[in-house]
Amino acid sequence: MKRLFSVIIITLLLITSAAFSAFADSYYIRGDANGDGKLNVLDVTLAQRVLGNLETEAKGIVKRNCDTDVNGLDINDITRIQRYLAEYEDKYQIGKTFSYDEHELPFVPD
Ligand SMILES: [Ca+2]
Ligand SMILES: [Ca+2]
Repeated sequence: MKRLFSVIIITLLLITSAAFSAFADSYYIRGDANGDGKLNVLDVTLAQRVLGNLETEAKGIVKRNCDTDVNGLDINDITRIQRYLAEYEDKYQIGKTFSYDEHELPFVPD
């Protein structure tokens, strides 16, 4: 009985991780620097470290997910993410989910 339960749990974990992986391959949350599906201060810290060349990123996730106005990652993007986390008004759709195809479109805030 324990073995069956373990097999069921492992199967569910594999299905869940595969589904999240498929999601992460197609979609991203604007501002989610580490790509964990959550937006918080850890993302700001990581983006700052990458921008300051204190950390390198192999997959380009930080520069892709944190570029709020699709013109390359700069300090303005990080400031906007910080302001979003502090619940200031946001015109850059930070925290929203986008497909990678949408990211390629020009983004013009209101
Ligand atoms: Ca995150
Ligand atoms: Ca930018």
